[in-house]
Amino acid sequence: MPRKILLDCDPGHDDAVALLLAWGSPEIELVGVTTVAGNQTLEKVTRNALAVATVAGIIGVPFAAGCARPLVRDVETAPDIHGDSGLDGPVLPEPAFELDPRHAVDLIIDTVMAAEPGEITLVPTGALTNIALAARKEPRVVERVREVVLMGGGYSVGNWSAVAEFNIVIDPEAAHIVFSEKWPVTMVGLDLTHQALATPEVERAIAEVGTSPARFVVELMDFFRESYRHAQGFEHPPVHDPCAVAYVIDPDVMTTRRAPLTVELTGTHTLGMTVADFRAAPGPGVTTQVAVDLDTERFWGLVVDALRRIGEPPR
Ligand code: PIR
Ligand code: CA
Repeated sequence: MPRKILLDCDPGHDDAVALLLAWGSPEIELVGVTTVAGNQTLEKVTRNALAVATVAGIIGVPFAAGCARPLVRDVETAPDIHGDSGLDGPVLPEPAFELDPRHAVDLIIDTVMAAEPGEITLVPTGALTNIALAARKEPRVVERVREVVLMGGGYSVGNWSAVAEFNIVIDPEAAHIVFSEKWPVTMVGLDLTHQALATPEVERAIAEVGTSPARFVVELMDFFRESYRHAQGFEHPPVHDPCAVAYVIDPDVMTTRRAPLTVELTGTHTLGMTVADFRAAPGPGVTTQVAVDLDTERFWGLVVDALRRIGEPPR
């Protein structure tokens, strides 16, 4: 039985790869895609999600737009990383289909409540605004989802400040809600995703797939490499978001460690820091875990296999 996931994202170069990985993997049934402001404005990331769906021929999956700003704070975007469109690099096609009329928060709630208990896994790869609001609007979703596997945070490294990661720090109050609820949360943070580097060898393996979605990914990675070099001093760009999807496909692709997790909401220098408490063996009430080590070969194998399966969609 494929695992049913709802991807909540802000495409975003790595979000786009996460979407393609989910769509091309038989271990996953993509039951919905929702968008949230983050890497770019809500309008832009939503358009980008539809453009990626058009490139890959994603059909029969509802796409819904969500929150245009964080719960408390002002909108903050990342144009230095993802460009003015939020998905700079490749030519983006005109979206070939339309959005679901529902708000993302309602699509999340409807999807979870209509499914069997324990059937739906939420995979957020942007700010946690929509997920937090869904938990508040319909608290029963918390006990009904199987688990939340999110890309965000880091217990030993930051990228938007010395200690904070972008998805968490732009909406730390939403992250606080998600980390505090009693659903199982796996934090796939920078500690893990900085191991998922799109090296030239990786790009070559993707290029060899030879289809238009694969070429689209190569063009995304070329842009991502340049912006990551300038903005963050990386030689090869870390492709964060598909790591969370990969964990759902095959949990053995990474190691994890259970620990209580909290988000700093008041620090002068540490706002948005995700604090994992590794001091003692976690008690039975601890429902959070962090990702530690990635099997990089296996991970990129999943991405290449997914692109092969997607093939050349009809246009
Ligand atoms: C990536 C992102 C934001 C800022 C930088 N510097 C790099 C986006 C990615 O889409 C990913 O979900 C997460 N936020 C990584 O911080
Ligand atoms: Ca993202």
